[in-house]
Amino acid sequence: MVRVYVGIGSNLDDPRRHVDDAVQALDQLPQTRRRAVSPLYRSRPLGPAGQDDYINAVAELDTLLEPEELLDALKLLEQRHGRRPDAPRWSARPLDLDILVYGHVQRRDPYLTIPHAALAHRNFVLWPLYDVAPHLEIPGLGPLAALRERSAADGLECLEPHP
Ligand code: A4P
Ligand code: MG
Repeated sequence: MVRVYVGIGSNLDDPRRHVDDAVQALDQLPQTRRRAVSPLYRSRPLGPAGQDDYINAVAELDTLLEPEELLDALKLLEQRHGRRPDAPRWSARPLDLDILVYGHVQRRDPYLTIPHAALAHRNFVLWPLYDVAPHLEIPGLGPLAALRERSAADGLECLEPHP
């Protein structure tokens, strides 16, 4: 089993419901077990103006799926939630699922970059990730705790009691 962290985001059509449903669906992936899920956060949208706030969370999984198999499964889930594959990059979306960390893997290609290319710069990723894995070492980037410390909580609001 490989320990994996998946970022969940939604800012369209009742985002909380999409995130809650996605958390359930992640537990149903083949050869995969959901271990933990962070509190939900509300975050200001990064990207084109005029979008609604996002709801973001992070799930911790153990999986036997290879990275590409996991990515395919996540893309399928996004489409089931009404995500249009041809929608412009960074546009509002009912569901976005990103592989943040996959074990100790480091790879960089357009189809799949692990750890996620923007992980270190996004508070809506670092804060919920820290909630589920405070001692995590991010391959190539170092301790998560240090990355989170450098990331301001601007525009970020935790919607549940903190763990
Ligand atoms: N891809 C490469 N690496 C990965 C990875 N580690 N995980 C490829 C998932 N996908 C990865 O992604 C485009 C392609 O990136 C995929 O087909 C996959 O092969 P996408 O999800 O289809 O498109 P996107 O999400 O519009 O683009 P991108 O660059 O992935 O954007 P992000 O990084 O997902 O950011 N603001 C707030 N507050 N909260 C958010 O969650 N999210 C985004 C999207 C923008 N602003 C946001 C948030
Ligand atoms: Mg994405």
